Amino acid sequence: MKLSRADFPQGFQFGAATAAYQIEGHRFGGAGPCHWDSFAATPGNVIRAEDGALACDHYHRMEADLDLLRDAGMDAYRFSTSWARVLPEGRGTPNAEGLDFYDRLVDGCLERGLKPYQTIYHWELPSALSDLGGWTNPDVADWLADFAEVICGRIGDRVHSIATINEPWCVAWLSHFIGHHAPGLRDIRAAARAMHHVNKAHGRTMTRLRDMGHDTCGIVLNFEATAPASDAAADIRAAATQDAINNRWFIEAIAKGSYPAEALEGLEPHLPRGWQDDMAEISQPIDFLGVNYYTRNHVQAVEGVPWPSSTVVDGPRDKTQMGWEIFPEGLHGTLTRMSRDYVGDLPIFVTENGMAWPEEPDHADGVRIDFIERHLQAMHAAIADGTNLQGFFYWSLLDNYEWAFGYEKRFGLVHVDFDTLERTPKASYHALADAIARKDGA
Ligand code: IFM
Repeated sequence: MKLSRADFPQGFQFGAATAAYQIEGHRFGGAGPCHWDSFAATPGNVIRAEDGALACDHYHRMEADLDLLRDAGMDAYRFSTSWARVLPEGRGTPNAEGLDFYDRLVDGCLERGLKPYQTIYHWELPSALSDLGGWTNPDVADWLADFAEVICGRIGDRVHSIATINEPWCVAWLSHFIGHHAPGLRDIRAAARAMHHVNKAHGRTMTRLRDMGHDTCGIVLNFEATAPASDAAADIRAAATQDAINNRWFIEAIAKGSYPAEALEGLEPHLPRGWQDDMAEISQPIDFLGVNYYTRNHVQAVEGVPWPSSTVVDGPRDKTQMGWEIFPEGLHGTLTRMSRDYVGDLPIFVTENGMAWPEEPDHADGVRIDFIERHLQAMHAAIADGTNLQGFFYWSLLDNYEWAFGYEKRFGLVHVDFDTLERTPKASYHALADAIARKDGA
């Protein structure tokens, strides 16, 4: 790669990200059942009905995995803490083994000079809470805050930063309207409630973290560049509606205490009564914004179907193994949009960016190296344009459980053989390590 650490501001953090259910091995260590276990066990939801029971067995290989981060010269590690591992019933008695595991993980980071970046919730809702309606139940706000108090009460003295929730859009829209993630609902009323409750849970958890004295707290949102499929007025309008649902709903609530009109048009009739009363807590200050960015969507209007009356069609650029269009300019646009329209000079981190690509002989991985380089250039340009971008976490350290796609889509810098669980760094791991180590600029 041409770019190196020297091209980024002093103190810029380079790291990699993972999430608990995708790597740990959920069957180990006394974790309780979660809604991804039952979603995966239902035919048709996940490729080959694969689940996270074993995953990368990070639960037993955590030390070696942290060595991989250290050996790449990384500054930081972004991980998540499994709700069902810490509180197997979602509430009540904590699982001592689970708390011990995260204790060791945080200490393991610090021993290796890695700053621990915690995400409290990255999708494994305990089944006991799913039975109560999960994200459609307004009480989820207090349940999440209570979980935060337990886990941050144990490791919060040593983590460097805390994000409340990873990708609320996936928690709410992808899981309750599109039905692609657990719990697999396709219901606009459930979706509207989840869209609001996930924000409410963020706000309630922020309040709890502040009460506990934490001062590096924020949230991780996912964004997609959004373009109309044509110049037709209907496509332009459809793209604006999708942009409001995907990109504006969460950041506007957090930064401005309001929801975009284009999204309220379809969702307001289904929102919980009195939702306006929650907006003050939702819009309390955060200390940083995490931005996850992968691709661009081309939105086409569809006549004769209910709101939002649109579909996503293929874009012209090259695609990753996920079929996602590679569009680095969208990362630049997202970062500059965030600072210009929403968060000003607040620190921003790219908390996820990466791509899936099939296994290659000798893990040559040239496409991923090019992908990373082009996205680093986009970050570099956003900084030059005034964005207070303070770090980049590649998604993901390891090939792992890619949710409804099972183990087929490989996002890792490190190849995992899912028969032997052997880890092999790919060429992208070495290229990124070299860029992090080099002191010369482009
Ligand atoms: O694997 C996911 C991760 O859990 C959340 N962000 C997107 C990644 C790739 O799909």
